[in-house]
Amino acid sequence: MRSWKLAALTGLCLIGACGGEKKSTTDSAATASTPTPANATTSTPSTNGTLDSAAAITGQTVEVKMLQDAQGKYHFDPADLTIKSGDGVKFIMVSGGPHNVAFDPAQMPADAKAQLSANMLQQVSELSSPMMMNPNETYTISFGKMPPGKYEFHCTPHLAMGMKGTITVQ
Ligand SMILES: [Cu+2]
Repeated sequence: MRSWKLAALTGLCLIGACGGEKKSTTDSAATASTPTPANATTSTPSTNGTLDSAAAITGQTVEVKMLQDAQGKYHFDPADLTIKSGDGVKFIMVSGGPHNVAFDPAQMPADAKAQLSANMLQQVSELSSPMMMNPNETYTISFGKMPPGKYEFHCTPHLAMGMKGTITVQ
């Protein structure tokens, strides 16, 4: 239960994932047992036209540690990396959390933003990963179909303390 409280406090429920837990007893029994064709339209991508779909990792996966060093400074390690489109980046919580991985939507070219948004799972806000609290928690981002470019990222709680980096996609 403690983790649900933490999630609520840090805004992780924004996406609505937590809402599903509470209403389980009331309305599910009637609809779960029988397939209802009338409700089958819910998955249709409707309003925005060109919704990019998530692209899988087809190359290598590079690991980036998220840590607080002996001097108390917060780092991504490595902070600056160069990958190929189709590679993945696996962020690993080591120490000093909570950490996350976030890209500033305002700094992203539209095509890169659309693809990255499709590729980033469980976003708590646009282009922001969930918080990682405990050692060995990970968050992997596919850079499949990402256009070449240099993309800045940061950790939201530690941005003011300089916890940021760049991913150059070749
Ligand atoms: Cu951090």
